[in-house]
Amino acid sequence: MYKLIKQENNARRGEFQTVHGTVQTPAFMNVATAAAIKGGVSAYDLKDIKCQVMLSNTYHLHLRPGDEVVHKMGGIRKFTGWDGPVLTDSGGFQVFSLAKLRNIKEEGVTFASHIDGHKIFMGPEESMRIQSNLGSTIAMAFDECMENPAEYNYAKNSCARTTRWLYRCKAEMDRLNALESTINPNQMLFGINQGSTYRDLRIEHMKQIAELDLDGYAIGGLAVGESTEEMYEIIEAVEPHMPKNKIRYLMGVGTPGNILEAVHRGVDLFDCVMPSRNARHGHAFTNEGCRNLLNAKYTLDDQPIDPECDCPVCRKHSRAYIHHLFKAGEMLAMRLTVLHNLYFYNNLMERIRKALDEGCFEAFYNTYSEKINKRI
Ligand code: PRF
Ligand code: ZN
Repeated sequence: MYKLIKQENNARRGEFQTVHGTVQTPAFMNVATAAAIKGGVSAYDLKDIKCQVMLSNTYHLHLRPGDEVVHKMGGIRKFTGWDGPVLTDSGGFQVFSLAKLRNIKEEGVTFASHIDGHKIFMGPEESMRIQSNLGSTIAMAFDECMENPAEYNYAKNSCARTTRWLYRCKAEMDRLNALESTINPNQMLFGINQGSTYRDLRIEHMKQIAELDLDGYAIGGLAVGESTEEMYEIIEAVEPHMPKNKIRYLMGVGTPGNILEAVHRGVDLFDCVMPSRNARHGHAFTNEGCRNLLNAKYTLDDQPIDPECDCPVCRKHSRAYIHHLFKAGEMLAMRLTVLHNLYFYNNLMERIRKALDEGCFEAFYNTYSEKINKRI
C-alpha cells in the first residue's frame, strides 16, 4: 500500500508498505538480475549501502537455475539471503532485448534462450507462474517493450495486446496467490504503461490499466532509443493519468540526473544497471560528476573516490588503491567501486527524501541537476 506523505509541486515523498518491509520513497532498487548483484556484492552488504529493494529477473532465473529450483529453496529471498522486499521484472523486457528469434503471438512469445538457444514459450500466465515460484514481493506484468522509434500502428496494436495480457496476468496472479504451495500469498502486481513516444497512445493505455486498481504502476518502454527530452515529455504526459494513491515506477532509468528529473515529474521508484555496470568499467559516480578510476592521474591520489561520500569504501580506501586494483586486475576493484556506486544512488534517494521532508526539494533540484551529470 502506498501512502503519500508530502508533495512539493509534482515531487512526492511517500511510504510503500509490503509484507517484506516498508520502502521509503522516492527509492532506487538495486539490480540483481540473476539473483546476484554483479561485482561480488552479497546480501549481507546491502544494508551497509542503504539498499531498500532488490530487483531480479524472471527471464534469467527461469533459464538458470530454473524457477522450480528457487521455489524448492524457499523463494528468492531465502535463496539469496536478502530478507527485504524484492521486485521481479516479468521477462517482458529481457525477452525482447536478449532473446533471439522471437515470435510474438496473442498467447505470448516464443524465443531462443541466449544461453544455449533452446526454444522457450512465455506468456502472461507463464511469467506469473515463474514470479510466483520466485516468491518476490512484487511481480511485474508481462508486457511488450517496443524499441523507439516504433511505427504508430504497430505501437497501437502492441499496447492493446499488452492490456489484454495484463488482464490475464491479474487473473493468474489471483489464482496463484490462493494456492497452498505459494511462497508469498500476498504477492503484488504492478501494471506497465507502454505506447512508445505517442502521447495519445500512452494516455489511453494508462487510463485503461488504471481501471484494474493494481498495487502500483510502471512506465515502461522508455530509455529504449528515444531522446532524453522525449522521455521527459512522455513522463509529463502520462503522469496526470497515473493514480495518485499508487506507487509509480520508471523502469530501467537512469543517470542520477535522469532520476532527479523524473522525481521532479512525480515518479517514486527506479532501477538501473548503470551504477553496477559503470563501476565494473572503473567509472565511479561522485557529487562532482563521473570519475574514471583507471585514469593515471589517480596513481598517487590519497583522496577517497568522493570526499563527500561516507560509504564504507570511501571511509577506508584511496583512489590510488582502487586505481591499482583495476590495473592489477583484482576483483576487489570492481567490488569496491560497485559498492560505492550503489551507495551513491541509494544515498542520492535519501537526500532527495530529506529535501522533500524539509520542503526544499526545488532548491536541491536546482543545485544538483546540473552538477551531477558532469564527467571529470
Ligand atoms: N518493460 C519491462 N521491463 C523493463 C522495461 C519495460 O518496458 C524497461 C524499459 N526501460 C526496462 N525494464 N517489463
Ligand atoms: Zn563512497
